[in-house]
Amino acid sequence: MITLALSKGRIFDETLPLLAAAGIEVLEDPEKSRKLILPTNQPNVRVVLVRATDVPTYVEYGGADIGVTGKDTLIEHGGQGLYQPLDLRIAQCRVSVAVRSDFDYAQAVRKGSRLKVATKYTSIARDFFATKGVHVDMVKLYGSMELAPLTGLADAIVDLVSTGNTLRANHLVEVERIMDISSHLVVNQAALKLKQAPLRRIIDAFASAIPPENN
Ligand code: PRT
Ligand code: MG
Repeated sequence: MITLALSKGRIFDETLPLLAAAGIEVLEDPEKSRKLILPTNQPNVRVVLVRATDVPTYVEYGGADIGVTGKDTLIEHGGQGLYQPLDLRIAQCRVSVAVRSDFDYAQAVRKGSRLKVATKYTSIARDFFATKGVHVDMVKLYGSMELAPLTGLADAIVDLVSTGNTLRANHLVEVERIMDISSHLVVNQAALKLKQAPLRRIIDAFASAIPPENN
């Protein structure tokens, strides 16, 4: 049995064409079913639905053999115990710094002020500001980062941006692009040895179906 860990939403949706290339069809719609384990048309392949941030953990400890996860999540997890054979180029976005439109970020950096930064991505943010030589007080949040500068909880946020609509709707402006993000295939290292043939088949089929570079 091969167990694939996916999160509901954009990662599940954008992985479907890759699965199709491997001849795998998920037999239930996760938005309609309450099941957490979904069968596929292949009796030896199943999908488990987990929280996006839990995908690397499931694969690391063998709760799943393979998974699809954002580079953001992978960096925060650390990637230990995971083989990362493919950048799937799906669920693309970027990690950016954003502030209220009336906050002078450039001046705060120039003056060497201490910045209060709210984020779910503390590793990425810490590395980024350390490299810039900016001192930060980090506030760890688990969601709705956009609210932090609006309520005085933080001067800046580090968050994912794709269209920029969420920032605009909350009167925030993107002041730095930290890195581009896409989703990657991760594989449990022991499973790759024990289930080499079926996993290789899936990895090769995914590789052949990666969308072309578009930006
Ligand atoms: O939502 P939940 O808290 O359950 O979990 P999650 O946010 O970790 O999962 P999910 O499914 O929302 O995201 C899974 C992965 O998709 C992320 O780890 C990213 O690698 C990738 N991805 C790609 C995104 C986005 N684009 C994205 N736009 N993840 C989140 N967003 C959010 C962003 O956080 C912000 O709130 O969308 C909002 C911004 O979008 P725009 O288009 O308004 O800029
Ligand atoms: Mg989300």
